[in-house]
Amino acid sequence: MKIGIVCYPTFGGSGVVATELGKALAKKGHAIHFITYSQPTRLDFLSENLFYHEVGIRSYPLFVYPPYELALASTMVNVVQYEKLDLLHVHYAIPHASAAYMAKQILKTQGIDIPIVTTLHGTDITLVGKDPSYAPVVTFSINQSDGVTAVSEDLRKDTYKHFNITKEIEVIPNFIDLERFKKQKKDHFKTAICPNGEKLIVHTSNFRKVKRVEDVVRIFSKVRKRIPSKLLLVGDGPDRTQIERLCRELSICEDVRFLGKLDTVEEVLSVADLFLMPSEKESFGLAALEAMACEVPIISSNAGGLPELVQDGISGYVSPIGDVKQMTERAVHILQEENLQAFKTNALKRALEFDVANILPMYENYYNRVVEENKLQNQK
Ligand code: GMT
Repeated sequence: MKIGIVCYPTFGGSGVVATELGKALAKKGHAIHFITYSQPTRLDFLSENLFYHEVGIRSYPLFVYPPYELALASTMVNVVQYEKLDLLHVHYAIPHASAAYMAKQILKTQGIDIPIVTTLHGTDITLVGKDPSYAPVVTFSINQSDGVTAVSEDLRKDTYKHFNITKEIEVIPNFIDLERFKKQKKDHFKTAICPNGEKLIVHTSNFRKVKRVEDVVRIFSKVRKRIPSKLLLVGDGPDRTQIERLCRELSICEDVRFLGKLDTVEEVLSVADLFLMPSEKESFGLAALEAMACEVPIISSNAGGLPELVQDGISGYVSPIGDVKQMTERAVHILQEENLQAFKTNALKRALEFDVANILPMYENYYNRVVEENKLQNQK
């Protein structure tokens, strides 16, 4: 199949899923055309089946806000026409689904009916999407897509709850490349960070409010009083300065390191003992899955799709959002020597279920279904 993939090319979860999906599809022989405003961060390998089309945004003094959505729709029209694509798969509804709708309508006037699949990732529904400034367009463009997928059952339910959706939404979870995300031998790294055999706790995120990084720091400051440990914070974002300040206030700076954005997060995860994800909202929790694949148990909140990923009491624990006290108790429990190995083994076991090899066929079957249905529709 010839597939166009539209996504945010940055470090965010939706862009990572879209890029990894494209790479896996290309390996299976599909021709994948990425349509984005810059080269996707994880598009780091060469393949005869991978193509990249940059969305060029022409500015003009009149434009306070250059109309990205129009430039994107125009690029989609061109790529579908000239590359003879079979399907467009857009990740993150805003503004990709509405730009795809516009492209589809333009192509129709040229006798081309391109099926559109929209994948909902999370904040495009739970945070930004339901804001009145976007909601009517988001509702319309989801209903106009030929296929819609959500990354968890919870996100599917939330979408029906917040929008007037007439379309059937298919749940296809996030997945993991186990070739890349696996425990590597990085003992020298562990010794450098934990010279006295301390336990290593990790959090990775975009440091936005929804991630509740403050809870991470508060949990850690209580855990370290009971179990000698260190905290690594990976990623960057608007809350970082405030988090650094909190570490100073709690006098825990000597045990906390900020690593910023990392390309090789799997190296850090390989030496971690526990991963914290106390998010306010989290449709799936890809970062937690990456940690589990590296044999790291999870302490998470019960936000969104997290209870669908983390088995409470088995591969980690799930606590109410903001319950720092319970999360601390459970973190201490996991980190105890007699419990740790079982949680690590179970975390990996759970991650194996989300192997890309298991999830990729779900997308391929779904594409085939959407293309067939579209053909039938056109024959009527
Ligand atoms: O919150 C992020 O990390 C970024 C965000 C995105 O859309 O780029 O991630 C969302 O999509 C990921 C991939 O499907 C999910 O694993 C994350 O749970 C989801 N984030 C939220 O719902 C907050």
